[in-house]
Amino acid sequence: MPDSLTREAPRSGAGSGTYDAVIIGAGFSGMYQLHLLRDRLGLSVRVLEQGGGVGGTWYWNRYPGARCDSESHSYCFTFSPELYREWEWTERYPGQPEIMRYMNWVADRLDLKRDIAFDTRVTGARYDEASNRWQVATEAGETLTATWLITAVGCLSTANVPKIPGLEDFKGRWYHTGQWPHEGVDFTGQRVGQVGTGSTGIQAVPVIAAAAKHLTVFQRTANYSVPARNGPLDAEFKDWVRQNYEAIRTTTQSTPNGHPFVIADRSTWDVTEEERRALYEAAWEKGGLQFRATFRDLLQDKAANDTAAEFLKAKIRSIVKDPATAAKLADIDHPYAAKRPPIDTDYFEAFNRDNVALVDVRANPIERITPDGIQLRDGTEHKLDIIVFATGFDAMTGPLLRLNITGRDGLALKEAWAAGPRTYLGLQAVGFPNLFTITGPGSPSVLCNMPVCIEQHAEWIADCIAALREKGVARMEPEPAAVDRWVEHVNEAANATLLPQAGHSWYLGANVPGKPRVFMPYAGGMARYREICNEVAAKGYEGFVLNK
Ligand code: NA7
Repeated sequence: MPDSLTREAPRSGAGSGTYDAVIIGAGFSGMYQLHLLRDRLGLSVRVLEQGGGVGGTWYWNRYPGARCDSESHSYCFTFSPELYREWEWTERYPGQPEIMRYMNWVADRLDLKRDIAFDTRVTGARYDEASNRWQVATEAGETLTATWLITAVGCLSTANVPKIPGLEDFKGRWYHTGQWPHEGVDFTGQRVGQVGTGSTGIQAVPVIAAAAKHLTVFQRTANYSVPARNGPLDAEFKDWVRQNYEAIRTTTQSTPNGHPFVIADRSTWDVTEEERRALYEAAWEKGGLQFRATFRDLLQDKAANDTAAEFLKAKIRSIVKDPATAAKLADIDHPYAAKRPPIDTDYFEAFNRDNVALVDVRANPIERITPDGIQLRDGTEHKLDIIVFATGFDAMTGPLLRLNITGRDGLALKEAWAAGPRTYLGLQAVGFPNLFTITGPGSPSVLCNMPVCIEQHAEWIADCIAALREKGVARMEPEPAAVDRWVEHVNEAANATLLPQAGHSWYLGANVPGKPRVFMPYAGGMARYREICNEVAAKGYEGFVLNK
């Protein structure tokens, strides 16, 4: 991808100034929120973006094999039929460069870039009670003030580089997948070590293996994966997408996870074992996240889930030729889809290559990084030229807490959330008036196809601001009791599923040492969540304190 596509911004800085709204972040969320507030409501808006272009998480995640796991015809804006029909995706799942082209195209079509300050890092945001305004500080020393502050910082944008002793002495090069160099990395002739086998690691392994001299994969937790079955889209499918815009949008808005497929209305136990196997085989052949939708009870009933888990483990053993490697890859300790289920292109097949080795660092943990590679607890040293950390993110709360937000009475968001995030609807927190968090903790966010939940949040926020302005309301924040009830409901929704059973998942914050263990996303389903939000608005923003 030519770099010019991502660096078209004016370089004039944010410019101190007074706005109706400041938005932090120019990914899907920030772009759409800017469009709604500026073009529909006529507000003065400034977007502050740390990256050199639009794209959010996709601006940074340029690692080998980076591709979205949502199908392309659902991983896009759907608010405008014209925009939706005009863009033509080329593959079943969009790769990172194509997503960047799409986002730049949307930003240009909606003329968004003129109101976005790129290369602008926010260093703090403080609510000033006397003026009822937010003061947002940038690294360049500018201060912007606004009535409304909206974070559009994404859920997976704070890279988690594990604190392994010795990294600073490593003589080779090392990278985190979420902060990948724009110029790419040449693996030719290199001995590469990759730490991490989440969705990212599983995408990267086959691509790095094909380019490197040797790849050692350090696996702490074995993971399920279903083939993505990616490929080019034919003209017939592209026509079908254009003709079925309304139906696709209706489906994505009415399913619990925002994807363009419907969860089968049958229990695992409604069919015979033979029929079940045939259904799993068909889902495996079809590929993708839809595997999860084979039965309606896979995420609620552990015994039902076991049938899917056993099917997938057997697939791993049948693909991977070396029995010891296959056993390590299939030694999975959590229910299927209790952690975010990856999909892949030739992940397990990559372990049949002569230049790929798997190391189990659950049994024999990484002890330190030496100048020459990675040393395990038993003293074994793996000599490496490059280390790739596919080690994930300080998810959901990380990107918000690093903004250094201070609300009423000098309350820091870090203190308010010291024991874990507490929000009403994932949209607002007590003590932080007029601050909205798009896809914040307590909303479906990462359990949903992101553009679907982003559109819902951005529209709800825009409608809310319009309604408050009409009523002359100057200040909005949730009632503490409403937050208590919502937090309880978020916990109930999670506990009604198998999701909390993956004790080491980033949904729980368990991947970051010292982070409070709280199940962060709302697991009650996007469709239900949308209804709740609409009802709250219809009742005059029930649960919020509104002051003139
Ligand atoms: P994930 O899903 O958090 O995966 C990170 C991986 O890195 C996972 O296998 C971790 O093992 C492993 N990890 C993390 N720290 C270490 C250390 N210190 N040692 C060894 N292994 C480690 O991040 P991804 O980027 O793959 O995916 C994030 C989301 O992006 C994904 O779910 C999609 O929504 C898109 P663990 O499981 O913690 O034992």
